[in-house]
This record gives sequence, C-alpha cells and structure tokens, in this order.
Amino acid sequence: MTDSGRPPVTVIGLGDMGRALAGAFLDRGHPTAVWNRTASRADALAARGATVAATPAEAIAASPLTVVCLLDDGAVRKVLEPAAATLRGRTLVNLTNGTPGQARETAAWAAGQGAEYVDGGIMAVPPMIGGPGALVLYSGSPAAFTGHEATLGALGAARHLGTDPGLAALYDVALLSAMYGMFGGFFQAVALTRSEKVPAAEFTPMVAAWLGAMMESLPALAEAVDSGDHSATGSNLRMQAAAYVNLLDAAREQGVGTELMEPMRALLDRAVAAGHGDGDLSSLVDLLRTAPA
Ligand code: FVH
Repeated sequence: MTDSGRPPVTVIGLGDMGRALAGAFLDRGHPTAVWNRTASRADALAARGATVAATPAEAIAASPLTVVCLLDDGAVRKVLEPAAATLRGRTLVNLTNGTPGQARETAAWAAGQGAEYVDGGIMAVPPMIGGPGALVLYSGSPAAFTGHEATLGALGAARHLGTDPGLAALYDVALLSAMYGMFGGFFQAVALTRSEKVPAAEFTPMVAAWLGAMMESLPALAEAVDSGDHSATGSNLRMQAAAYVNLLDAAREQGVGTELMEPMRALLDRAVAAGHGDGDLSSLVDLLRTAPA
C-alpha cells in the first residue's frame, strides 16, 4: 500500500490499449510503473506521475501485480522471458489478445516461474477503459483474481469466468467473431447501396434498425442450439439458401465483391445437402463444428 491507499501496479505494453490501461490506474490513484519497447510512448504517462522502468524486469519488480497488454502472444513471450525470474511470487495478468491454447501455455509457463496467472480479454476500445461501458473478462487463478479485483476494477467491470486460463480468450474470440460478422454484413450492405450512390449515413439507420430487430431472434436460436430442436418457425433453410443466391448475384451485378458472403453460401448449401433444408438456421452451429466432407 502507498500514501494514496491504492496498491501499486505495473503495465507492460503502451500501445493504444496499454496507455489507456495505465491511464485508468493513474486516474484511480494507483502508483503505476510502466515499460514499453518504444520508450517515448511512456512520455505522457510519466508527465501524469507514472514511473518509467528501464527494463521489463525493473517494471515487474515495482508491483505485486503486472498487467501485460502487447500486440500478440509472440511479443508477450519475447518481453517476459528475459524477466521470468522477477515474476516469482507476483501476479501476472495478461490482457493481450490470443487463443485459448496460448493462454493455457502462458499460464503453465508462468506457474513454472512461480507466478500466479490470470488471462483476460478486453471487451472495450481504448476510450472506453475506466468508463461504465468497459468489460474485462478474466480466467485463471481465482485467488489471484480476487486478490487484485479492486485494482483491476479501475479498468472497467471485471468478470471472472473460471479457473481454466483459456476461458477468457475463448469468450473474447467468440465475441470478436460475432462483432466481425456484424461489421462484415454492414460493409457489404453499404457497398451495395453506395454502388447506387446512396450516402452511407442515410442508409445506416435502416441497417441499425434491421440488425436490432434480427438480434431479438438470438435467444430463440440459442435455445434451439442447446436443445437440438431446429424446427423452422417460418424461415426454413432451403428457402434461405435459395434467397442467398440473390445476395451474391446482386453484388456481382452492382460490381461489389462477394468474398465476405461466399462462405455463408457454402455453409447453407452444405446444410441443405445434409438434410437440414426443412429446419432453421440454428442447425448451422452443429454443422460448423464438423469439417466439410
Ligand atoms: N485497441 C483496441 O481497440 C483493442 C481492444 C481490445 C483489446 N485489444 C488487444 O490489446 C492488445 C494491444 O492492443 P493495442 O491497441 O495497444 O495495440 P498497438 O497500439 O498496436 O500496440 C502494440 C503494443 O505491443 C508492443 N509490441 C509489439 N510487438 C512487440 C515486440 N516484438 N516486442 C515488444 N513489444 C512489442 C508495441 O510496442 P511499440 O511498438 O510501441 O514499441 C505496443 O506497446 C492487442 O492484443 C489487441 O488485440 C486492443
């Protein structure tokens, strides 16, 4: 504990997200040590009171809790391995985006160094950090999470998903997959309407309303996935596969690419060929979990 009453924390990685994380800790009064490969990225944080470490090991030594937020898993290993001995007896929270397998490997590596490990997935963009809309998913050592929960609360709402360190990454990539699906659909829609010079800003409220209406069907689809009852309720798959061809043909007619759309057509066709034509879209989930013949 320090004069501020807040425990010290270290942030390694000062890209757009790392700087937002360190800034949120400083805002809450945590003595904050930082390190980044490109030292100049720490300048603004230093002006706000952060201590700039010369090496990752020096940064880790400054706090019981180190938060790492680097570009990818390769960067995490490259930065932490030379500082491994300093991790003993400390907690490492890794908020770098990665796969569940990478999270489990890093957890095993950290345990080998005598460190507690918590993996995390940030469901926010940098300006949201520290605000009411930010959610950070965690998994791994429950004791380490509980011990540092108050500090981590500076970043946003904190949700611990379980002891398996791979869970946070699994939820993170699942949520990002949903997000990119939505963005891909939006970009295709805007490319189509722009092909007739409809301003994107004029068309977008219609897209948002339509997606909002369709989003209401997600809980029913989820129930069908869980129960295995894929009975169609008015929009059978065979009809949808036939209509989907028009989405591709219209794109070609308008001179718009189809690369975002082709994979869904292949999946719909596979579903019909596998005998799911009378059923609902929800049967695609089971199909996705089996490789195409
Ligand atoms: N920004 C966002 O919207 C998303 C929100 C959700 C979470 N992601 C993930 O957060 C990780 C960091 O993302 P970022 O936005 O901070 O990324 P950059 O601004 O590109 O900063 C990258 C940092 O990584 C350092 N770095 C990269 N390679 C190495 C390396 N080989 N050795 C040491 N450090 C490395 C880089 O250092 P420098 O270029 O400044 O020297 C930055 O600190 C990421 O996993 C997102 O998926 C963000």
